[in-house]
Amino acid sequence: MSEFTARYLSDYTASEFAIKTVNLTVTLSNAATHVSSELTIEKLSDTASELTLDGEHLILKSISLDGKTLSKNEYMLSDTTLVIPVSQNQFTLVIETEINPEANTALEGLFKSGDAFCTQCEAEGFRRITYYLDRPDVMSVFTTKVIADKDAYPYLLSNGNKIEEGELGEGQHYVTWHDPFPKPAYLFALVAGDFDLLSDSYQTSSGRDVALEIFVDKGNLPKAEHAMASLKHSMAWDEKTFGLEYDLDIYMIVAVDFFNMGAMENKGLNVFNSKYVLADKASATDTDYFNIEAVIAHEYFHNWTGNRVTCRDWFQLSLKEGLTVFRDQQFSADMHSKSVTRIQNVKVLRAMQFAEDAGPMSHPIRPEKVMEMNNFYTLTVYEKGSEVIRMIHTLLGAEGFRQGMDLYFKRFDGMAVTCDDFVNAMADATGKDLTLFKRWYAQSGTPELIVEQNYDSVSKRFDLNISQFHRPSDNQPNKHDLHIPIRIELIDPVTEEVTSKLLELTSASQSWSFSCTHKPVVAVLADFSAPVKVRFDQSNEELSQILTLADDYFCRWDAAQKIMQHHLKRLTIDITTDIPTSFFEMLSRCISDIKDNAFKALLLTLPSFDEMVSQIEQVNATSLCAAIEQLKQLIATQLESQLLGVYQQCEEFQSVDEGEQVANRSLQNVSLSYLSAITAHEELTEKQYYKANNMTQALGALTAAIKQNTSMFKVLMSDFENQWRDTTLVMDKWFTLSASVPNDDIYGQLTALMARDDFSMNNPNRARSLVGGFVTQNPKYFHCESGRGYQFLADRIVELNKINPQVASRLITPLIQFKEFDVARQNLMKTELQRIQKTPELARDLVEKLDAALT
Ligand code: B3K
Ligand code: ZN
Repeated sequence: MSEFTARYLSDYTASEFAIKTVNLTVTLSNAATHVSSELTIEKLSDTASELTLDGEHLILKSISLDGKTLSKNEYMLSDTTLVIPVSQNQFTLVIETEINPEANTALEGLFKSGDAFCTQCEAEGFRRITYYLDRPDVMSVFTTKVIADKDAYPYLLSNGNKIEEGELGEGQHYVTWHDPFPKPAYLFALVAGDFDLLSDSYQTSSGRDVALEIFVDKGNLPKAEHAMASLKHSMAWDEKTFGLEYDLDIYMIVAVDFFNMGAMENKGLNVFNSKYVLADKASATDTDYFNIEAVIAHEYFHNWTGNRVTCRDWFQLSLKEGLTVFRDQQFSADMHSKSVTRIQNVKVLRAMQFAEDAGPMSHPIRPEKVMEMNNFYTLTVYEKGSEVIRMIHTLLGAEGFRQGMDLYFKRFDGMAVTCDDFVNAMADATGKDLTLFKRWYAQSGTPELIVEQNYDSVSKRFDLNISQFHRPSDNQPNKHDLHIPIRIELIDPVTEEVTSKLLELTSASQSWSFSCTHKPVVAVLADFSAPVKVRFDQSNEELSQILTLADDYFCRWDAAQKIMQHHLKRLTIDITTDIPTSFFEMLSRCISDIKDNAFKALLLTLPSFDEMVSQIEQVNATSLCAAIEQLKQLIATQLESQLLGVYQQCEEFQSVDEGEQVANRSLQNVSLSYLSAITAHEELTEKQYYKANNMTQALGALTAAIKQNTSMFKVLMSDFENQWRDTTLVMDKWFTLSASVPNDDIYGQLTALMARDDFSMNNPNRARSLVGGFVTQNPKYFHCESGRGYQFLADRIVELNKINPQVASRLITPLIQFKEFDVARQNLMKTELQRIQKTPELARDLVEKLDAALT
């Protein structure tokens, strides 16, 4: 049995104490930072007799209560709490602690990223800075004085507005910040360092000027331009779409190299993984540009959905994350192509969230039981959470949704609330009954829709029956029916007329009748209107008609994917199986008829390994990899001249429009990925690499070269390394490419890569590029029958357990999802999991996942 205990949503009780103000003085030093915290506290319950504060990895120096120093027998100290008996209704507590940022490789609380100090407090990192009521429903007004050496740390930053600064003796200086908005401790931030600063400003729609500041490592200033433009676009979009303005006088973003995740929305002072800030055409891909804009927007949008209205407790995380992902997805869709953005969202959900929801860590978007909160920043809470918000948007319409948002802010601004509060605001603002809909928050697993159709040619009546099925799971053996919005298109194959309908499935099974002159072809789940799997026995001919005739681009793309999946499944069983010419003819028509290059690139992209895994029970990974390669080879051979034509057109393409250039590059890379399967076209790859004046084409060429001729790949990779050895983010890409090589000597290669001076497990980006890169980009060797791939991952998890449990816990995901694979692989994976489980001092993050996977 593990020493860690779980917490339950049902156990929530309100805090017995409120912290009105926090006055922090942080004197920075690498190994011994001093934190003085003055708290003004109010007792909220008559019966409360002791105050229990959270604290971890702290050295307690002193406590004083209303000016009187407490001696050791006047409080109780454990590894995780400080308990102080109190009789007063209002009192002031001053707590002095010491911490060691330099030794903090877990990167939670206050830590060093290179030469800079920075913090990460969500979810429960503030307790590693000082003793506190570290829970999101305790909101307080923070004043923070930061003291440090002036030469080494010219910039001292914290939340809110700067209210004072000055010099101290011995080269020290200080800056004091005040944040007028009460906030939970997870939104606290502090940064100190020497940076280059990109400054700009934004005038809000009501005419207030906001200073915008982006801090980056010295020399990187030009690479912050795109982030700045993205920030301004986000601010304008939120005003236009939701009437939401920024509230402080300054908005700061700091980019750091050592960071556990993408970014953090601390009030007025976002801290970002440099990966989501820095970009220029030479060093960043089009996808990097897209992601930077999306993450900048996401963190900015949190200022209202997360900061102004926050979560009552961590079980409600999707209240802010699902909603904010939905907002950033809508923003990206408005900034770029709606349909392409939507398809990309669905690809992530299906490849990764569906797998999570079918695995041992499956949980509802509002989990009920948590051991380590950091384990619940999941695809389910974020991406499925966003789909749930999107369904509300679909059910209410854009206008109704806006009314609901307005009411939500009117009711809850400045408060810490629940997912139910959000849904109630949506229902009350529009009169829509969302009682049944609320079950989406409590139920885990991916629902399945079973669709049946019948056409009576005499009465011209078309009947559609849809039932819902919910696979029981270990933690939820009895599932309930849900309220599911299903957008469909009825396509008349003769007149090519398309009728769109929104159906609401609210019981186990429902039927709808339509009168149709000809037997229609039905496209189900237009715009992917619900996060479900669809079981509908449609012929390849019907799917082809959807592909050409549907109005909805998601349905068109999905129809093509279904046909590809069908053939990939057959090839996985028998690699020599024949693929009908009609399949190649269909692709050929896509190539010649579709005008939108970005969409064409998506249509021509085969389902990924991960997308296929969720389609086949107990898959043999080696056969699946071979099937994907085989289908690629067949398409390349059958459509060679057409693909070559597309490639050449892309090469010659010229446009001043950025969106068109991006689309063109993605089509160019997709066609290259096919052509590179043909030996006669190998030189295209080399030519593209040397000609490229941007990272998208260079990386496209390297990715194609991986599976081609080894000696050429080696030459290109060493050229790439020589060019980029000093650019950390590009070298991360180099590490991923190096780990993706599907060669028998890959394990030796991985060992050599880890021995390099520029490799360190302490840097999350680097660890993820190598380890995560191997695991996700090299399925053939990760899932190798010998089990060496699993062993490699398990060894890294054991190493990371000591260094950074959060990173370890993310990387373990593919091992715990062993049920997706054949029995032999399941056993190999379980053996590795059992080995990890025996590691001494296993972090809570891993204990929780191993318990779930192995019991
Ligand atoms: N709220 C942060 C995530 C914090 C993760 C803590 N392990 C970033 C975001 O979702 O915007
Ligand atoms: Zn977020």
